[in-house]
Amino acid sequence: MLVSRLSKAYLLGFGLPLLLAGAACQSNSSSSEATTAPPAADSAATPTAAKPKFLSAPLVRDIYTADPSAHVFGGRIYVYPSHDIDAGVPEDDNGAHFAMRDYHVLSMDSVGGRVTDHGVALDIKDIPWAGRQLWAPDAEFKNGTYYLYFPVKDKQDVFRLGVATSTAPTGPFKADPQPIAGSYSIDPNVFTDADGQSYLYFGGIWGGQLQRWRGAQYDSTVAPNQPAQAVAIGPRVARLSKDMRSFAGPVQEVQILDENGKPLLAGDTKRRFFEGGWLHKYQGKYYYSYSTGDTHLLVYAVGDKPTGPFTYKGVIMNPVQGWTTHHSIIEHKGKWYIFYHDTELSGKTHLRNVKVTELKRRPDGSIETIEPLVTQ
Ligand code: FUB
Repeated sequence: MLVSRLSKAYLLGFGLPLLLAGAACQSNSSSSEATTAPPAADSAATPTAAKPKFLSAPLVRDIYTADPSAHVFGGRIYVYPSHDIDAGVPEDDNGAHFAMRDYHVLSMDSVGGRVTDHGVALDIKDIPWAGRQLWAPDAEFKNGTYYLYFPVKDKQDVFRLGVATSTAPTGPFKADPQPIAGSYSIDPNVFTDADGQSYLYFGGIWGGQLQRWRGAQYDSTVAPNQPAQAVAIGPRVARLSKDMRSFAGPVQEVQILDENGKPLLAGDTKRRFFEGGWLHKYQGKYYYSYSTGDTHLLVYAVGDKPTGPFTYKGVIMNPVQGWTTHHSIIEHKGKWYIFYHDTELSGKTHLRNVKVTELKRRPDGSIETIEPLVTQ
């Protein structure tokens, strides 16, 4: 039961995303710009399948990239994505085929400008404690140093968070010899508030293993799905110490509430946290956004403090092509942007490409929902 449920969902993709994946593959096969990308994917499309039209184009086509964490350092935009590869690892219930082995950093002067791929910034072979699967990273600049935060399974196959440093935003980064003490699960996101305090947000359920943690205790036997009426598992947040390499306080569970102030429930799959959290601040409010995973939405919640609680507000982006959806939000030159990914180039759920589009807000600060593709 578990195998069939997860295989259908996290690992293989389903429904609309899979159908559109095949269609996209056809629509891109003649693109000369994409000729350096690996061969096209298996297609589930039929001759009558609707062709998707994508809102925006991949930022790079020579490699597959996903989970884009964008930052503005010195006025330039730097993107820290996962580097997807086809490692030939069979799919399993924990996403083993997301078997990434290094990171590249991308940069650009401005959105729409030429994108530079700065090559390998960190390789898994140079992380002493790493086992497998370099997943979604994030970065921060402080004290004259660039910090790269990354999740990877340790040699016991438990996801931990590591940190690596560099004097340049593009690396190369040197990894600390051990994971951050007390860290676990996936999808680190660092946010530094106006008072200089940095926070590390993290977590992802199912393949991201968050459901296996009770405090500091790990239990590999815990099932991925909670009962529908249980309070949904929340992402985690911890204050970072001044050296940015350890936690300065306890790991806290972030509360995400509904419009009545009640915690979201596990069965509320269109609103509850799944993975890929990102914190940004707008007009004094803290916006925590994340993926709902098996319902494929990017949604957001707003709070008055960086550690929450956050109240659910709405959908930022409807489903992209592909099973996973993951984003970051930045302001640059007076406009707000959302970086995200889909599978336009490959049609395969584990071979993704990063994109960017403008994020628009209403006068009250609420975010307009983005439709990343339309069928025609
Ligand atoms: O890229 C591997 C995983 O897929 C990320 O950690 C998740 O957020 C999802 O995008």
